[in-house]
Amino acid sequence: MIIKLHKEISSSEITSPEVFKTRRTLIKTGLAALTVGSGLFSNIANSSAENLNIEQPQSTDRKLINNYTNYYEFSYNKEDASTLAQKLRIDPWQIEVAGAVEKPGNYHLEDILRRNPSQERIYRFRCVEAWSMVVPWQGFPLADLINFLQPTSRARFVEFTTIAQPEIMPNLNRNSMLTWPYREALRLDEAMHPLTILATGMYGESLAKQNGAPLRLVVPWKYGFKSIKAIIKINFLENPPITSWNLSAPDEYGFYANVNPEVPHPRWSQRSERVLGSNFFTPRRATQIFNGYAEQVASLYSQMDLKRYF
Ligand SMILES: Nc1nc2c(c(=O)[nH]1)N[C@H]1C(S)=C(S)[C@@H](COP(=O)(O)O)O[C@H]1N2
Ligand SMILES: [Mo]
Repeated sequence: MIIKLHKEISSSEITSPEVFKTRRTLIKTGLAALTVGSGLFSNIANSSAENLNIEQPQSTDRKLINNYTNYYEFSYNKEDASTLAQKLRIDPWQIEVAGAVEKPGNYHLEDILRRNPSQERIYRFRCVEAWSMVVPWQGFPLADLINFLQPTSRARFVEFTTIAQPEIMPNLNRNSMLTWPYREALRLDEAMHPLTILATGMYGESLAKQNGAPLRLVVPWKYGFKSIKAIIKINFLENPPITSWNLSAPDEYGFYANVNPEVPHPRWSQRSERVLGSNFFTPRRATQIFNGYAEQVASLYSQMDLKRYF
């Protein structure tokens, strides 16, 4: 039997744009020159060179997040990974780099982190299940690592794989809607975008295991399932790879998974979201196109029909 993991949430359309108190902040991205060289992604070079003017909403209370995670290798219940994931050994940690890249190999995470000092990024985070939070991440731009690894001109996609350990991950031994290891991917230009980070921490501390320690992806304008946890492999590919959610239910979870209030999930609306920590008196929040990052990322999709490529 196939379990439909993402449950419908009542989708009242009452919304308020004022739920988040915000201040505007400049984030200096300071990326090195791109090495992608093919000319295909020249528009990205421009956007990464400038300072990104992004809103800095108030972070969600950390206590609400600790026991509220999606980590399906361990459990389908949001409360379980905070205990079950503690069995994961994260030190030492290696990351395999493969595919269309000049510097493939097995990298020690500590060597990667030495070259990429962490910065704070406060991002909205929107799950496809129509709840949202705001997380102060520590991490570094994925583009910095990609520039170091030097994809070849054939590389057009970047695939990420999560560690798979059946001994400690109960759902790897069961029939599941998802196939393991958990895999996600981005187009190379999405991966190079200065908003895309590899996170190593949250709230000024090392990433908790249930949140994807020691290294996870964070792509703030896409639904949360793209932000893959506990990465052990980064693969540069010419053709679009198969990703876990898209494989399990292609009509429900597109490859792009850009947050979009106009494209409902087949089983629920995406027009509004429940803000973590909200209560009976707090209205749902209106979901924003690209999760509020349209100014920064819309140009990546200017030629695309977002309803078709959802
Ligand atoms: N390996 C792996 N990564 C994953 C998931 C998962 O089940 N396994 N869940 C995804 C989903 S659906 C969401 S919403 C986010 C949740 O991140 P959080 O638990 O740190 O809030 O992680 C994403 N990354
Ligand atoms: Mo999610």
